[in-house]
Amino acid sequence: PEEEYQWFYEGRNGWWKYDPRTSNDLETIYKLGDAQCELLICGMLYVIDFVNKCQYRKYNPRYKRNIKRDTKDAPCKGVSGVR
Ligand code: V3L
Repeated sequence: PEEEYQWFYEGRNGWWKYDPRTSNDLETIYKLGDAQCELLICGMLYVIDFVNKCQYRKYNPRYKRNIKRDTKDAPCKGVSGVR
């Protein structure tokens, strides 16, 4: 069934939705209780840290983005960089 929750990552002045496949993967892994996971996003390997609620590139962790789990209707800038 379609997930009730949506995962978001932070942009400059608001939140972006993760693409549907990634958001559903995150929801599945989150429910397993894992502290973090690694996912390929746009050909780049990212660490998603559920404990510290952030994501960063595995091989270039300088830039951390906040992430959140929220309802699908939460305000956002768009989906995966597309307004
Ligand atoms: N899903 C899709 N693209 C991503 C993701 C993700 N989870 N994480 C990073 N990127 P970094 P404003 C974002 C993109 O963190 O104007 C938005 O989607 C990221 O795209 O250094 O600041 C917008 O397209 C960025 O282009 O790894 O709100 C864009 O930023 C690139 O990967 C501008 O958004 C490097 O991010």
